[in-house]
Order: sequence, then C-alpha cells, then structure tokens
Amino acid sequence: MTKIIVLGGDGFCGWPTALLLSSEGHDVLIVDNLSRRRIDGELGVQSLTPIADMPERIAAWERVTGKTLGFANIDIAHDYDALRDLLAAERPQTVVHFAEQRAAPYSMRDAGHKRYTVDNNINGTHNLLAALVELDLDTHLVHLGTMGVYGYDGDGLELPEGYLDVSVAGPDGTSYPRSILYPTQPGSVYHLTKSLDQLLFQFYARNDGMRITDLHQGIVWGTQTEQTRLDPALINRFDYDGDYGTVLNRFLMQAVVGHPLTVHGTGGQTRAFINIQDTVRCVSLAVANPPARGDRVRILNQVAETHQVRGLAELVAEVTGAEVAFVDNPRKEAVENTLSVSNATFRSLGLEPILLRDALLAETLEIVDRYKDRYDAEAIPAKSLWTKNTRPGVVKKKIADAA
Ligand code: NAD
Ligand code: USQ
Repeated sequence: MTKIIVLGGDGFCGWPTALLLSSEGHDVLIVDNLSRRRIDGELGVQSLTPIADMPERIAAWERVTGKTLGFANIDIAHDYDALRDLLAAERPQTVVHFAEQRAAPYSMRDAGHKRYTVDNNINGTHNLLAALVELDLDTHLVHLGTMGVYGYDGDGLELPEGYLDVSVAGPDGTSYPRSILYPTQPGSVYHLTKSLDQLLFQFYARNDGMRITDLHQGIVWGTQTEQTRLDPALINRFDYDGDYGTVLNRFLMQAVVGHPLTVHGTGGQTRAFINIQDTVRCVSLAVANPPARGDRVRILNQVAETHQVRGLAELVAEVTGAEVAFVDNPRKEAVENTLSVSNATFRSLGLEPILLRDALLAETLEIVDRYKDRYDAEAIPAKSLWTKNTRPGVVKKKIADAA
C-alpha cells in the first residue's frame, strides 16, 4: 500500500481524486485549509450541490467502502512547520498538489485578490518543494497546472507537452539546439502563478533531482465520478457563480434554470476541455508512471478535446432549447483564437477520453435539475474585471421588457 497525500483534497478536482486513489488501495491523506469554503462565504455563493463537511465526507466513505481517509487542516502557504512535520511523519511516496486559488476572475477582482492569489499559490508550491528537500524525501510530486500557461493566441500550431525544441543560430552561423519550456503567456494573475510554478519545478528538478509531473489541464466539466455517486454525502461540488463557475458547467446550469447562456464577447475563444471522470483517471495514471530521479519535469497535457465557446453555447442550446446571449466580456482576451493540443502521453498510457456529446452532458443536466432550487440568480453574472476598460458580463434587458 502506498501513502499518498492529496493537497487541496476538499476541492472540486481533489475530492474525487482522493476517492479514486483510495479505491485503488492507496493509503490517502487529505490536506486542505478549507479556504475554498471560506471564499464561498466571502462571495455570498454556494456550490449548487449540497456538499457535506469533511468529517461527514470521510465517515461516508468509510461506511460505503470500509476504507479510511486521513485529513489534516493545514494552510500549506503559511504553516511551513506543520506541512514539514506532516511530511516527515508520513513520508509519502506521492504528493498530489491541487491546493491553489484556481479562479482567474477571483484573481483579477482587485489588488487584494491578486496579492492573495500570488501569495497563496507561490508560497504553497515553494513550501512543499523546500520541505521535501529539507526532509530528503524521494517523493513524486504531481502538480495540477493549466493549459492557460501556453496562452490563447494560437494560430494552429499543435501545442507540445511543455517543451519546445528550438534551434538558435550563433553569430558564426552555428546552430545550437535547445529544449526549452514553452514560452508562457498567462491571461490572468491566476494563470501567471501557474507559469511561475513551472520555474520552481524546473529549478528543484535540476538542483535536487526531485521527481515532478506537471499536468497542464484544460477546463474541467461535469461533477460526479464513479466514487462520488456512491453516497449523497460524497457528492462533489458544482460551482456556477461568475468567479468560480467554469464555462460549460455554467451554460448547463443556466440552461436548466432558464437563464440565457452568457457568451462573453463573440464567444470566439477556443479552449481545451476534460470531464471530471477523466481528470481523476489522468491523475491516477500520472501517479502510476513517475519520472526517474534526475529526469527533467515531466509535463503532460491533460485534455480531451477543444471547443470554441460560441460552439459550446450552440450545442447546449440545441440539446436544451436555451437562449444564447452575447454579453460584454469582462476579460481581456483575444476575440478569436484557434487551439490545437497534443495529449499524446495520456493517450499512450491508455486514456480514451470522454467526449462532450456523450451521456455525461445529460447526467450533468440531471444533477443541476435536482438541485436547481439552491441556485441564486445574483451569482450568475461575471463581474470581476480584467482592466478599467472591460465591462461585466450581464445580460441586458430587452428594450420591450425594460419599458
Ligand atoms: P478548488 O478551489 O475546488 O480546490 C482547491 C482546494 O485547495 C480547495 O479545497 C482549497 O480549500 C484548497 N487550498 C487552496 N489553498 C490552500 C492552501 N494554502 N493550503 C491548503 N489548502 C488550500 O479547485 P479545483 O477546481 O479542484 O482545482 C484544483 C487544481 O486543479 C487547481 O490547482 C487548479 O489550478 C487546477 N485546475 C483546475 C481546473 C478546473 O477547471 N477546475 C482546470 C485546470 C486546472
Ligand atoms: N466564458 C464565457 N461565458 C461564461 C464564462 C466564461 O464566455 O459565462 C468564457 C471566458 O471568457 C473564457 C472561457 O469561457 O474565454 C473559459 O472561461 P472559464 O471560466 O471556463 O475558464 P478559465 O478562466 O480559463 O479557468 C478554468 C479554471 C482554471 C483552469 C482553466 C484551464 O477555473 O482553474 O486553470 O480553466 S484553461 O482554461 O485551459 O486555462
């Protein structure tokens, strides 16, 4: 039995991952400071699905499967001693690191939220790396990064998995081959922290021989997994608000409650997507396939497919009959982009990704329908602005209605 610590294991991706790893027979310990639940309070919103608190979640898992999960409430960005002492006591073979502030809009609200996101994400990642080196542990670190580090100004080039093989011409015409981290172009302070994380990983892999896998994940959609369906107290969170709700889950939820689908600008942004069930599968595959000591950071693109936002809205409208609204874009992003991504490594490891037209779209609609009484219309518009010149994504009343 291997010991795995899941940092951020109370969150949307971390909780179902902890359950899958536990079901596979690993000895799983969750670390989380419950900041995500606190932020719901700050924003005056709540998960559409009613999520149980951590003691109830753990008790339900034990009741249903007979397996135990550990839990430690530690702020990994600010309580270095507690994190180090836990790692020293547990000596995990693997640490899966989800514990960051992950909403781009939240990271752009104002100076305070920008500073919080940088402080939380960079200190958390660095504390973890420094502690593993201080303790001389040969732990495999699996980090959840983002496709957003590559930027979204694509012109058709298939994005490689983290590195770009280039050749630089010297003054005498000699050609110098190099394999470099793909130049980052983050589109928010949150995405910027993931770009900075990459440099921390590169340094610690080189300097200390740390074994690190960085998963560049696309936008996650869906909510339940095989394990979270086992008991109502295991249900996963479902964010739909203007800061934490991601685009496809927001559209599905808006369709069910009869709200027009809020397409930002022209909806010309193309993004990468993955279902939550594949998120947890990919993390399990990454855990089972660590790099060797001394290898460079292993970077894998954790995506299933790409879609343009406008096309997604049309698809959801086609399935549900929802109305599509084109609202102001609160973000600063290209009007249109193309995106092509290699996911060759996960495919070679056996991933056959769930695609959008499959039954899970219907399953997500059913979950939303079951809990739609919990939704708050006020939480829907995206109001966090990227610059002074961008405007909230609010559906404007039709002239006839306003009269
Ligand atoms: P989430 O906010 O639901 O979960 C993150 C968890 O980490 C929360 O439970 C939070 O309380 C905890 N946490 C944050 N800071 C912490 C700290 N300092 N100490 C201890 N715990 C802390 O987010 P998620 O959607 O589960 O995302 C998890 C990871 O996956 C993030 O790093 C995110 O960048 C990445 N990711 C998410 C998506 C997506 O669509 N959700 C897509 C790509 C990448
Ligand atoms: N969008 C709309 N309407 C909405 C919400 C979003 O048109 O109601 C648009 C946005 O303007 C953007 C796109 O949809 O162009 C994606 O927005 P999102 O909120 O779904 O995704 P994003 O902000 O990129 O962040 C999410 C996760 C983040 C993760 C990232 C992966 O919150 O943690 O890193 O997806 S990726 O997008 O591949 O970088």
